[in-house]
Amino acid sequence: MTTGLSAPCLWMRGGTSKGGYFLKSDLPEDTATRDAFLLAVMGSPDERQIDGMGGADPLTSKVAVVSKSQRPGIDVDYLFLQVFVDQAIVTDQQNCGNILAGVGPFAIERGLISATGDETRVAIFMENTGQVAVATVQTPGGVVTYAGEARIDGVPGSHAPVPLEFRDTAGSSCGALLPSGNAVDVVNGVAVTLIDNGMPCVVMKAQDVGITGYEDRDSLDANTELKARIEAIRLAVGERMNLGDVKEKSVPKMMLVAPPRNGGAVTVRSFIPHRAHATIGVLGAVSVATACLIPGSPAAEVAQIPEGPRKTLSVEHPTGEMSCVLEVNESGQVKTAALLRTARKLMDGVVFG
Ligand code: NQM
Repeated sequence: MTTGLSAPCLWMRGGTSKGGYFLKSDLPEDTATRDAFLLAVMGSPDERQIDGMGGADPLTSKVAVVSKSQRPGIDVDYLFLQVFVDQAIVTDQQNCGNILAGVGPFAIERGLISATGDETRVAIFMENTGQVAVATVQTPGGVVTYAGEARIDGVPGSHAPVPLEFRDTAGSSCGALLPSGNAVDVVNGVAVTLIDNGMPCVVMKAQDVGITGYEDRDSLDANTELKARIEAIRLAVGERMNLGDVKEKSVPKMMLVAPPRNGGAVTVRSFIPHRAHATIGVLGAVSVATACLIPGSPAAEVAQIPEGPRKTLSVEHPTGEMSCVLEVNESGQVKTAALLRTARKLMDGVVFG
């Protein structure tokens, strides 16, 4: 399928995801035209995305739309778009903390902001959820570098660190941290926590849906019975999470938790929502880590929680772990979250849709 349109684009890896980064001014203004173009760019709908740039995986079929911000104290506005692989859907109903890792470098590369020394802090307004993240980009000599010693699980080798800080992410899409008002709801006989600390998630014990929680991505993806069971739960909770009908939405994410096995806080297998995640989403991990701190929740039952107001919760996933540094107040509520990501520029050019 082709639209006959083209646009300048930087293809980047952000964290454990990959996609096209565009200046907003380079994309069609009309949403329907923009979405038709992005579907053609990725080669969707097609499970192989053979006619496009997408990698036949929701984690590599992603788009960042970036513009200079007019908001006080904010450098750039970032809109995340998930381009479905096998359906003609482009959705802005979720955020993405992995693609976020490339937004600061992209903004500097494209001259939306100037580097401010060896490190440049970039304040990013996340349009999907109306919240702010601050990314710190390595800019020795005023130029973005992607080379460095930081390692993140799910990405081979080492790269320049891109620490991300989040504040006030509770209720990003659902209006409240616990949109049902409960720490635990029982849905189709399964105890779940409906939670949103940056990403709407349904958190349940893996054993309650018949798995151990230590399976690899391929066996989870092959488990059609499990997938049908958790999709039924997902569709049942959309309204309760203030997300409406979620049939054609990529949220909420389904998080299956188990006790940690490698010295971390918790083990997670996530569905995003129809494919198993190779690692875990950034804001997904923040939301699961937050669920571990809620007394009486299924996640709290399996988690090992470090002491103190500043807690590093290592969230174990299929290919390693992601450490979330959470700061909690006296009543145990999460105030800030910080994570380490890396990013890399892969290709700069013109993409055809
Ligand atoms: O939760 C995948 C990813 C994500 C989202 C997804 C993410 C986040 O790993 O902030 O990063 O949950 O669809 O890129």
